[in-house]
Amino acid sequence: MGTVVACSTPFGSSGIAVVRITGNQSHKITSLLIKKPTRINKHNSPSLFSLIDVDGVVYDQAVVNFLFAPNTYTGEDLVEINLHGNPVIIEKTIALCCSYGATTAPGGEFTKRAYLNGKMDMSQAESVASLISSKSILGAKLSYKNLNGSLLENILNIKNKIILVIGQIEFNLDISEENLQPNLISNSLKTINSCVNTLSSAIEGFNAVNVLTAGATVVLAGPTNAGKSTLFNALLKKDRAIVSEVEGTTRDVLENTINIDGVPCVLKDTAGIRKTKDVIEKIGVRKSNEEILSADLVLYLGAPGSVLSSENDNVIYVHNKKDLGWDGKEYDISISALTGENLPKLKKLILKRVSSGFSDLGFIITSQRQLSCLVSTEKQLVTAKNSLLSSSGLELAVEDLNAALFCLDEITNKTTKDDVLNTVFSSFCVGK
Ligand SMILES: Nc1nc2c(ncn2[C@@H]2O[C@H](COP(=O)(O)OP(=O)(O)OP(=O)(O)O)[C@@H](O)[C@H]2O)c(=O)[nH]1
Ligand SMILES: [Mg+2]
Repeated sequence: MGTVVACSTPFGSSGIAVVRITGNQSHKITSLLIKKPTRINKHNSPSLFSLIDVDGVVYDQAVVNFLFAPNTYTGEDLVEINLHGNPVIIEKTIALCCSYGATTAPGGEFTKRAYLNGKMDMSQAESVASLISSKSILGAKLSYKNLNGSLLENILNIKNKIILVIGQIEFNLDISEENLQPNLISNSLKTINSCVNTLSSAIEGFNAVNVLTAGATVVLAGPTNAGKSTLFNALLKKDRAIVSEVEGTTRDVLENTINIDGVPCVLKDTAGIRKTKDVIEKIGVRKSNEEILSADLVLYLGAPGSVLSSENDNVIYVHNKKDLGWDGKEYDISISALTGENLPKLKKLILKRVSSGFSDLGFIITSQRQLSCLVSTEKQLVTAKNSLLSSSGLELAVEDLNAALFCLDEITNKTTKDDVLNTVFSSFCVGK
């Protein structure tokens, strides 16, 4: 692997930015970048240096930290350059590194190298991504837990149980196929069932955890003039959307994130749904219907039973304009977006709906890839159960259990195909 360089902090002006270089040439390249490179034999002792260009002219001062393999994030020689957060300075530094032999790192390259050099397993690498992108502190905590090996531990527990069952069945098969040890089948089934239960709860909890890390999408929908945009602004506590008594005011989908008791909600205001000949409004209505379909929760400001053009059954029917006198008994809640009446109650209801199903079970998964590995494992275990229950199925059961082990191994993956690697690391930001 060659030496790569990237800025690990967001692009733009800031007090400090961090440029990182990893690879076996990283120390050499950095020493060309600094004036009077001394003390570079010392691991992890940040020092102040002047940065110089090819003509030896100083263009910035930076705290530079030389780190030696294998005790680094990537497992390779690595340098962190903490320089002033001016995009011009950052780009100059990266360009100089490249002229001295480095190449720019694509997103996720540092963590990919950490994985390839055995510094972390695949599930931990994914936890790094979800820790960075997590939209709530609870989501970040859960990701951090997995980064620290909690998921790995849970996987190992299940693996050990499956291996135990395989061992017992094989032992029995070695002795005699006819005379089964007493309780072999029932004990094996019991163990497999407990594995299936653990996996099921992790699978069921995925959506809830996803809400905490990625945020829940809450779509405001309903007929024109119902007060969706007024409610959107009221929940955001700012005048974001245009409000008017003209029907069909909102055309495009507007989105903004709010945090309700630590749970991030991506609020979306949509065009009012009605039959229209207006070409642009028609597009808006089509978009509204698409948003309703993909929402985690729909706040529908229209009468229950009025056709909600979607399969989404996670809907709160909101009666708005309570201040005008009518109480809207058949709705889930009655509010006034204009006066703010019952908005706290509505927030509580939203929270209840989007965070239902989450309890910290200790076995948390944070990526779609991990989810599909668990689903496959569970399927194999169920097949193994059926094989055990059929009269001539002991060998088959061992095969199924081995297949389950294989699916579980994919989560922590020590050896991974290139396409899986690319999918996992392509979601990372540059410099991580
Ligand atoms: N009295 C009263 N009027 C409201 C309330 N909420 C909204 N309105 C009024 O209803 C009208 C329509 O409000 P909007 O928020 O633009 O409605 P909308 O659902 O976004 O409408 P479209 O974008 O056209 O689909 C405006 O005149 C608002 O001031 C409320 O709670 N009470
Ligand atoms: Mg509107």
